[in-house]
Amino acid sequence: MRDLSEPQLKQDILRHLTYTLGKDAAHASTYDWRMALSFAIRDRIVEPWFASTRKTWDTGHKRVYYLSMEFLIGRLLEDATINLGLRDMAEQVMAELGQDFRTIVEDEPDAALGNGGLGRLAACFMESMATVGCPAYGYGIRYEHGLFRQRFEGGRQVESPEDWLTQRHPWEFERPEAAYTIPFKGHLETRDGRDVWVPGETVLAEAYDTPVIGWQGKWANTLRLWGAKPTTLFDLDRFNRGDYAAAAAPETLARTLSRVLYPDDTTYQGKELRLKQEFFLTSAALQDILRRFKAGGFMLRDLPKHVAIQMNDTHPAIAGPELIRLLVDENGMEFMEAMEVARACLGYTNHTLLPEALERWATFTFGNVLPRHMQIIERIDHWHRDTYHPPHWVGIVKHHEVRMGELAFIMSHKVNGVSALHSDLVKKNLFAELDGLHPRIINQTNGVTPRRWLKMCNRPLAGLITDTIGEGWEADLDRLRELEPHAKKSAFLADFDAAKRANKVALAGWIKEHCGVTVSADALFDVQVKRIHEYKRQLLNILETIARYHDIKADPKKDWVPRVKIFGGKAAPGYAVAKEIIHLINDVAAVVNSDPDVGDRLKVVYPENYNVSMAERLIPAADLSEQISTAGKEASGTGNMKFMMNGAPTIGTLDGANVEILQEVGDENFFLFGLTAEEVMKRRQNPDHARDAITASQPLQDVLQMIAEGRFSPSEPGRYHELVHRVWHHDYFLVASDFDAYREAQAQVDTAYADRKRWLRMAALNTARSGFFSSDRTIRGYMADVWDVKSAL
Ligand code: 26V
Repeated sequence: MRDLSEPQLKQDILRHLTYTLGKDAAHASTYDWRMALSFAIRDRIVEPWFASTRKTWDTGHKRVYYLSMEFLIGRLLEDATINLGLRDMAEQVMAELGQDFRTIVEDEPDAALGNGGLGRLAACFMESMATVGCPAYGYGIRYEHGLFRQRFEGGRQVESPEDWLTQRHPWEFERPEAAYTIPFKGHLETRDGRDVWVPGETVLAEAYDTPVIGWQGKWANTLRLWGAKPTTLFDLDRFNRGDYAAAAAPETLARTLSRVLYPDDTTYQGKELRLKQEFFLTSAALQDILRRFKAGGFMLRDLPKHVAIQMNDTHPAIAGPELIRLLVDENGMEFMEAMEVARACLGYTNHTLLPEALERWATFTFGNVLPRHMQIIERIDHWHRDTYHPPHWVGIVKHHEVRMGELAFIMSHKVNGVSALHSDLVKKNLFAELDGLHPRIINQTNGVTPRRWLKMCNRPLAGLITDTIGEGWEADLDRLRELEPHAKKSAFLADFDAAKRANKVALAGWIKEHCGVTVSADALFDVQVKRIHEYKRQLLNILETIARYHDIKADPKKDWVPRVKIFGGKAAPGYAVAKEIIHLINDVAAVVNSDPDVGDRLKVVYPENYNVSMAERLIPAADLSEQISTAGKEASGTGNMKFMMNGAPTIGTLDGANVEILQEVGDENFFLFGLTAEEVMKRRQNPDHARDAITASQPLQDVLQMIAEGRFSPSEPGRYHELVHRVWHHDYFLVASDFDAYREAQAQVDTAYADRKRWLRMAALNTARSGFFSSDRTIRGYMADVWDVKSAL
């Protein structure tokens, strides 16, 4: 076993600095020290990683393969030190070397290989699979550019490319020997009565492995990301003729495949490059899975005994047809048997009901890029129709489109939603007919890893928890319930208060530095951070903020509970309405923050470029968690769980996992408001719902009037005419209908916050009752109900 002592760590850091990086300690930069520390920490992961792989081989254990177009992993250094139990030692050693550990940690770029919830969930799942000892591989794409960087110019969002890979990425191992050819396009030929695909293009998928270490280093899995390379490197003839650009064309073409993450998670667009990326990931993963399986010496028909493949949304749903193709075309299996084998391996997780986000490809595009798969899909569709006689509107291929949801459903043995409410809606609405024919929809409520989202990001609270209930809660989060009896004691509540306050003071300093706004740590920190979408209703939040501003101006002497409204999040570059909402928030912030009548009673801040690292800073300092989506629209939410764990009560609707949060925490510790999913559907039947709500609410009229008059855009009074018009006439997400209820709930928040003891008790009970939302629980659910895999620990 490796020497995990402090002198050894120091020695290894210095050795890496000298021999891996070739730097003299006297001239080493923060970057050099970070690399040296990262390599020294990585060394300590390698042995448990090998041991895990060896054990999986030796026991012939079933493996899980998690296919995802997104892994929003963020920074890895501190997380690795925490899971190895070396966090404090690393800090100490770095101090001895004259380096500040936080500075080093924050030097690491935030790997944003995902858009939001779906990608972050995949990252939490990877950590939890390693923690519970589930042998697993994550498969994804090694995007050169992750999610774009956001900045504000005159309050408007401006995007620029993200470039996390321009620096050396110390966590990965390049595996040039693990490379697969990925075919595209071309045509089909019949040879000896079999269909043969003659591809028109090929690219190479090359593996890059990042070890993922679980809590206490007991198990480690692999995140294998594929980078695209040309199969033919270079056109030497052209180069010799002096045509340098054309000579490099194959290279350029191939590399575009893994160049950039698609930044739009709202609206599906039938972009050919996106389809190619999806197939690139899926085919590389499946070829790798079959290679490893064959190395074990098993029969292909036994694949489902050894292999569970999970599709994270429909993005890798081409896995069904591709696995059939590999089994039939390249391994000689009969079509029907291949379909059964594929289905027994595959599971599909649905993450959205929004119709505009459901993937469907024009058969023309699909047949052009993947002609053999188009043929296989048609065969599956015919078989399904002839065998089960579904209603005429149900099927995979309809109106010259391939529907990826239907394909994923039919090709999986289990389909799951991500919260109780969402799974119910998947069953009753999205896949009602298919569920009637083949009941296979189950629920697996999302979770988040408490190592990153409590232990690591909230040291004051984590320390208090350990002091109060002892060690071990990190991997057994239900134990947080043991805090409950303490939530009655004023000494504990004072400590809880002190922990929260320390985080708020730190955040206030950061806000001053990054937004130039002075906020008081005595104010209530009210936080809404997530992608900007109409359904998430940041607009509702800013309208309430304006109403509050209006009321403060009207009666500044009242004993206002001071508030800081904190927003964070990116809009898809092409999503005009979301961008308008960002602009409005920034315009309101400018007016409110500089109004001398307001002072500390209200501040609005919107730091640029929200990402995983910013979440780790904001969430521990939050007093109030905003989860205010239109009921029925947010599949689950996972930010909501992080806030709860960190002792921030929720103001929210009955949507997604909010329903289960409310159930766990109790209604006296949750600020519930708004229409239910059912009421939303009814309310929409009334074409005048918005006008009725607005005319019935003087405060809402005042707010809309202020915006329309240009109070927040004096240089351009008409700036928000369209946005206001939308609320009046096209309020699909029922902002107007929920406005009064939301405002009333916010008033109750003020009352509760003013009662210190009551508030602290609520906050502490949120933490104490958050155990259910550990992603360890979620993973154990998938292992038992979907994958049929046991822990290897
Ligand atoms: C969709 C698309 C459409 C095609 C182009 C690129 C792209 C990228 C991402 C998506 C994903 C949309 C679905 C999604 O992110 N759902 C979120 O999943 C979270 C984890 O289950 C859940 O907590 C959120 O409520 C849900 O919105």
